[in-house]
Amino acid sequence: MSTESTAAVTEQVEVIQEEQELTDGFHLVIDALKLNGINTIYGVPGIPITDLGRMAQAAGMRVLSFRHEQHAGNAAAIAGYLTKKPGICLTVSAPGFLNGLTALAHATTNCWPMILISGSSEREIVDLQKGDYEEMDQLAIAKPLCKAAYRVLHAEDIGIGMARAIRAALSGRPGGVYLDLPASLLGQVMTAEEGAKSLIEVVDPAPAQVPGADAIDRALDVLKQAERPLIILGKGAAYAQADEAIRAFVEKSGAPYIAMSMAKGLLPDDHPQYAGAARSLVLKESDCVMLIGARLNWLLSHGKGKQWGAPGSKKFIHIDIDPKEMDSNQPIAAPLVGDIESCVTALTAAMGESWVKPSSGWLDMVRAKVQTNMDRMAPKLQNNNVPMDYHGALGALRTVIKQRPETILVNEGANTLDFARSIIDIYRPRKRLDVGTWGVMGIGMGTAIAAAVETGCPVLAVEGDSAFGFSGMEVETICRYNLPVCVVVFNNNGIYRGTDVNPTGHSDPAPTVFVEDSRYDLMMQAFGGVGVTATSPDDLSRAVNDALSSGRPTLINAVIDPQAGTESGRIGNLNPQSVVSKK
Ligand code: ADP
Ligand code: TZD
Ligand code: MG
Repeated sequence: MSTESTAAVTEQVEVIQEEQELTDGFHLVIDALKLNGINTIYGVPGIPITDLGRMAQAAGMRVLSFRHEQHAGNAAAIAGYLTKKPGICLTVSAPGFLNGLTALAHATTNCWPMILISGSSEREIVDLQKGDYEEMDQLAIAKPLCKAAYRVLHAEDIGIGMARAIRAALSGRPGGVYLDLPASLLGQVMTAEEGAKSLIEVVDPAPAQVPGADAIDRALDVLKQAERPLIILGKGAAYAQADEAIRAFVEKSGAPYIAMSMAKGLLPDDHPQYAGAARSLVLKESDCVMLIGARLNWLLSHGKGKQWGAPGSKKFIHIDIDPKEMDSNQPIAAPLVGDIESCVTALTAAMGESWVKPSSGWLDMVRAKVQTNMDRMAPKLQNNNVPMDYHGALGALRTVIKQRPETILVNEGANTLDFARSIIDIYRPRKRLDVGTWGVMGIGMGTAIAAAVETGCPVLAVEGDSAFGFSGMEVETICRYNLPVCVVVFNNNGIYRGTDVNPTGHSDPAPTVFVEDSRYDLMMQAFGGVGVTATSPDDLSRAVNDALSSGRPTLINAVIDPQAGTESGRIGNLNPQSVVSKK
């Protein structure tokens, strides 16, 4: 053959090869995520998604492999909260899927965007219940527990499936989405060109929702008439990342405000308008309450009861993106439906230059109460008792966070949660992550891992010993990825208190009691991290500062007086009472 004809043949072969450049379901899933700016996956490998994880890592995504799907799911949920992009949790079929489902429901309950992607068995076998490997109709099971659920059967629909999942997770009230990917989908082949064309980059997935001018005027009329206004900031406001706009509005209003636990730090807790230390007074005495991204659910006693003062004594203004939230517990005099940034920006603009701040009588009353309560608390926080009580130990951690405000605080437990919430001040937005709306134990290590991965900030996880146990094995994950996480286990030998005894005299311990004097610090040492026991607040302070300075994975076993706690922390009143007296 002449050189010319050889060249022609080579060219022809190249054209054919080019035409036949192929892609498959695995790569389309990865490309769809990356196209939408999603670069991190939290999950546990196994059939049929092991290669999906490997290929995602090879494609430059961060793939964090956990020891249990629930913690990968909790990581994805909080990643969604922190970044306003859906956090991705990737699991195997049936049991892995079910392990991830609690976190998906948790994300939905908390209004955080997350996508649980699970591999699943073949439809033909599942639908006829022929008994496939890990057979389960996952889509049907996920549906009632999340905001939306989709299944993709054909590779050419992966782009649409992912786009729908992303938009469903982020738009309106954010939430959890389930995306079902049957094993056979991942191996389906199509040309790379068609594959690329089939993907969708979602445009404006969380559109601004601008409130009507009449709703703004109505809200300002109600606020203007108030003599004793109060603002309550919730974690929806923190999620919105409208920090400057919220601050401008709160400051212009001049009203005292309190923050729900994860909204702490949206404005710094030492802000002169912050009334956290006078919570009971402001809830009771205010005549107008403005909720910004906070629901009137159980965490606020549904806006009713003694702590809210006389029935009918208040008017409510409520900002929320979900119109159905209005009037859920109390009549809302001024519903303001829209996204928080648009709402508070419009409010501030409409207040104009002449807005009159609340009377000094109200502000002085609140300031005086804040001061009295803080003065009363101060000496308790400085105690150096051994064994430590909650105030001494948390007083030490309070100082650490004050000196290191960039630290993200993760917090779960009962007493450990309730005391830390009120004792540890937070100075920056989204720096306090906790059990959320359900009060769920087990969020700790997944949350700490995602917080470190997503933000690069140091993380301090303050954990009840029971709470820690739910996700404790993930300390290996923390060590494996060498994350700057310091875990402090408040070790009081049990749930609420470590002092219960079995009334029968049988050798079984009481249901709330754990092995006495356990050495949780050794768990971290087992995987190459630092493990320390702290018996005094000074010890604790030193150990935490060392950990946060070094950035090394650390677990501090903080020995707490087993008698120090109370039943269910601050929510003991929710326990039903037996008519037969307790033994
Ligand atoms: P908290 O527990 O802190 O009181 P909740 O989870 O009860 O907070 O309430 C958060 C609320 O914020 C939800 O009702 C949710 O619909 C709302 N929300 C979330 N994001 C936005 C947003 N961008 N704009 C307006 N409301 C939002
Ligand atoms: N299971 C789940 C998933 N969530 C829960 N909230 C509970 C069980 C019940 N529960 C609480 O509400 S707090 C708590 C449990 C088991 C643990 C409290 O003990 P702790 O904290 O050691 O974590 P303190 O400091 O001892 O009170
Ligand atoms: Mg405990």
